[in-house]
Amino acid sequence: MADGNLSMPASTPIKTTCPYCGTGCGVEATPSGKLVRVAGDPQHPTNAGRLCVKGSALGDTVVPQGRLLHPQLRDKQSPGQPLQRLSWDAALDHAAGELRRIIDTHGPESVAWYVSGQLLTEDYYVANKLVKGFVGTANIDTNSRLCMSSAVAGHKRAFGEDIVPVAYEDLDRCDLVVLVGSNTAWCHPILFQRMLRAREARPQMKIVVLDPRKTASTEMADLHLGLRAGSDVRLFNGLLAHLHRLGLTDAAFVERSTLGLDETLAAADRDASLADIAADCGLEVEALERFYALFAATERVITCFSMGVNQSSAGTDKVNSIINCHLLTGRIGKPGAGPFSLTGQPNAMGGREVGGLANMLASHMDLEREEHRELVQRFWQSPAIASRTGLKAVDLFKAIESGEIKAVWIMATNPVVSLPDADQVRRALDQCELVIVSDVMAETDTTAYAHLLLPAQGWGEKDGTVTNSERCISRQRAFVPPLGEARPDWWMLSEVARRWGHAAQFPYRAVHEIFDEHARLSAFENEGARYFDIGGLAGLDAHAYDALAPLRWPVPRTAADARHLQAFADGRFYHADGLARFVPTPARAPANAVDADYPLVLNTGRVRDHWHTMTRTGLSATLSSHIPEPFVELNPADAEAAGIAHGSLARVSTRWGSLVGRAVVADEHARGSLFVPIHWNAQFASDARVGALVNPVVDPVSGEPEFKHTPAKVEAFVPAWHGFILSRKPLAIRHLAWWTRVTGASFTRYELAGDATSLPWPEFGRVLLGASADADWLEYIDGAGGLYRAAHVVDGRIEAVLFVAPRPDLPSRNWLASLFAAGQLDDEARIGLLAGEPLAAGPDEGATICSCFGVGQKRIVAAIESGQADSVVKLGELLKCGTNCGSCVPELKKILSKTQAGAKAASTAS
Ligand SMILES: Nc1nc2c(c(=O)[nH]1)N[C@H]1C(S)=C(S)[C@@H](COP(=O)(O)OP(=O)(O)OC[C@H]3O[C@@H](n4cnc5c(=O)[nH]c(N)nc54)[C@H](O)[C@@H]3O)O[C@H]1N2
Ligand SMILES: Nc1nc2c(c(=O)[nH]1)N[C@H]1C(S)=C(S)[C@@H](COP(=O)(O)OP(=O)(O)OC[C@H]3O[C@@H](n4cnc5c(=O)[nH]c(N)nc54)[C@H](O)[C@@H]3O)O[C@H]1N2
Ligand code: SF4
Ligand SMILES: [Mo]
Repeated sequence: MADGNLSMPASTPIKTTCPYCGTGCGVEATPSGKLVRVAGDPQHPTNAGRLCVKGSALGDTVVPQGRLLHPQLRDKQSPGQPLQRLSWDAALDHAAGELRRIIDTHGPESVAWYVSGQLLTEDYYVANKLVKGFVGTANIDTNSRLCMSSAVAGHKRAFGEDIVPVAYEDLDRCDLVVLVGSNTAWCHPILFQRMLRAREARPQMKIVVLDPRKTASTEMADLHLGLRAGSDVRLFNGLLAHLHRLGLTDAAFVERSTLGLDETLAAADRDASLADIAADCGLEVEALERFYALFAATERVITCFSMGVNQSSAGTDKVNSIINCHLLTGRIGKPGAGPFSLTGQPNAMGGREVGGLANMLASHMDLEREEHRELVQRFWQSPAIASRTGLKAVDLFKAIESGEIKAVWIMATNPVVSLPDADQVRRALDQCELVIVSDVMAETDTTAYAHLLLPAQGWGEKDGTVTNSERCISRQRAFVPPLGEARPDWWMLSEVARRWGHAAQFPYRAVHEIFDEHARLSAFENEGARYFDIGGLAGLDAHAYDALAPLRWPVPRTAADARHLQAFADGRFYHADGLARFVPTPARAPANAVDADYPLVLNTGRVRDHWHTMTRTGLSATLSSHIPEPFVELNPADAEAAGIAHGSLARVSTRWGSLVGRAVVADEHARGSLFVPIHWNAQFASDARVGALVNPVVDPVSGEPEFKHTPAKVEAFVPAWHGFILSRKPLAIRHLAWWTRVTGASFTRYELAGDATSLPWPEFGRVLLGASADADWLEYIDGAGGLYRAAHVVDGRIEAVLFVAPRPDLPSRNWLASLFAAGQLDDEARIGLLAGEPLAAGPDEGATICSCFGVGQKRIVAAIESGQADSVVKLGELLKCGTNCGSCVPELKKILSKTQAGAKAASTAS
């Protein structure tokens, strides 16, 4: 097929798995012409046909725009030169040759790999094997270090092995779900909807959320504890002591299956009063009591946790403080009960199975244990085996900067955006001798630093397996041919291995062969010592592998019984003595405290419709409409103190860096804190890469960074003018003081700010919009007021519009945007152009709430105010909002209660 051109005949749906969150939903993809239709897979056990808004918009991302199509080489001596295209053969020769030269000169510890939970299990297996067994270093770490490593470390400390003991169906039978540091409604939407349905079916079930911030998840909760950032350990230590005091210890279980309760209680400050704990956690005593009482009274409780727990300098202790409470009460290994680490990336769990982290070996074996090293080396027949722990992500990039590591191969991750102190990563890559990057996209903040760029197959092209949060292995299947010369990641790694003379150990011609080897290793001399065992899946041929239906591990050769599938049901854990450990977790404050210079806590996280560094969701107009710009959310009091108005621009600074985002001033946002999304980067905004601001402190056990807590300050960013452009063609605006780029349906939207006070507007406007002197051009200038508006029309159709004003309150972009979809402008539209609205302006939609049906906030408010809708269900009947994927239901509920409260207040006042 032609380069950069995607086209396939209409065909039957191919079953595959969503490449976004760790929920792991089944997808049916149907290529048809240049489009791909996606729908939920009704047969997939995870989602039974449902998809959230990101999953529903997957078709928008299977496009040629921006793809890396060929191997390319950058000349290190002349960095300004364009990249040179080269053949795969030459590219692999270069990679193998240069890595070999560096290893021969400086030893195996001088090279490193930095990989990702978005690799498929087969890619991940090969990467780990090549590095640990054939290079002989453990300098391979993964972005899971930034994500799941505290959970992994917590599981290993408590259980002896990294085992997640809860399944999704447990959520259907539990009576209490505690969400700790998890905005499940936005980050695991289909799982969250399952919780809501379970609660609907069994109203005795309660949902409690522990999060310093109000979120879409807290919106739907029965109880929200807005605890002080970083105080989780204190809260769970208090709970442990409380449960113990009430006599809720499962004495038989604790006696038979655990060690360490006494030391753990001693370290839990067991005599602290509820009032003291509440004060330390920044909570009302009544709220804390309510939570403790609910937890105490409910046998079937599942505590789900994610980044508010893991991404902390006490992340591993947070995990163990939660597990301690489940061990004490014996609420583990039983239906409907247990601690549940929600995985972030689609294959975070698969990466753990193959031992992708720098301190793990393959198949849940330990790098530190000699017998494990010997076993794995024998199985691989490898010349070497890494014998000491490799560098963890943050240290790895420090070692690159110091020159200790001279070559790095980055796969399926964008560290220039996603690591803490991200400017340090830039410095490190800038001076690294050899940077190899395999990615699906040509231009990312990280590919900009690559010497050798390798085009990887993306979702829909690649083939393999992923494992979700509940240990369910599910196939990702190809349904379109690869674009350009894109190849699977496992293939690139194997080709390098072959060039090093290891063809016999890297003989793979297809993914099922790798999966088979992975399955065999999991069973190799296992005899029940390791819970991770998928020996029953060894020997699948291409056909059987292709037909593999989703299933949960373990899958031992001898059929597992139900008790075995429910991890720990037999009271057996995976430390050598078979016992679980209580882990003492004395509470401590986050590593860096706020002070007079940096008085606010910077918290970072996700929004509903974007995925990480936006390389894929940023291509979708649907997904870009919900939250179009990078923002800084803060409390009205903090905003007022800094002279920041809602909708204006704000600069956030820390000791590590600064950024500028749109201020979102929200009553419900806690004082003393700021929230900034992680998604925007140099491809989408001039100055919004929050990683550059985050302190590079890590948890001492897991090495996971403290992404949720950096001391910061905020101030107004006051440019000379604000503006926006909508344009059919991409424009050169990067020289302006501040900009952000938003993908529209048939246009690009730029939000702008400039610092030049007196601009030659008419000429400057034409230059900005790239319009010639004789273009069909409409213009409005109010020199004294600092207003400028222009529209460029080509053949009667709108080509571009520009609006400029001294203040940020410019007309809505919605009506103007709609003109790009329309054909010829009619008279009314032409007259309205420079006003930004039609002459007889109807109600404007406002911000998009329901991305699936494009329903805006103002229309929803109008429907509520008119009395036509008094519930989320009625809103759905009237406007369709919330009736497809349901991801916006928490926001609908919030608008409903706010609008109704407003109406009530107005009626009592009058
Ligand atoms: N839409 C969307 N979904 C995603 C992703 C995405 O990029 N976009 N990414 C996926 C990935 S890789 C991951 S890891 C998951 C992450 O999923 P989540 O962990 O749910 O997401 P975050 O927004 O990072 O953080 C969760 C919450 O932790 C809270 N928090 C901050 N500090 C504390 C604290 O001290 N204690 C407690 N209890 N809470 C705190 C934050 O306020 C935030 O609301 O999402 C996955 N799903
Ligand atoms: N401040 C702050 N920073 C954070 C977090 C936070 O909460 N706050 N969260 C952290 C967490 S939990 C995570 S998981 C990370 C995520 O951070 P990253 O992993 O850096 O983010 P992605 O945008 O998912 O990067 C994936 C890259 O791989 C490419 N890609 C996609 N598919 C493939 C493939 O099949 N093969 C190859 N070779 N490339 C592919 C994409 O184009 C993209 O460039 O961010 C971390 N950083
Ligand atoms: S919840 Fe949404 S993003 Fe996550 S796997 Fe399912 S469809 Fe994909
Ligand atoms: Mo993650």
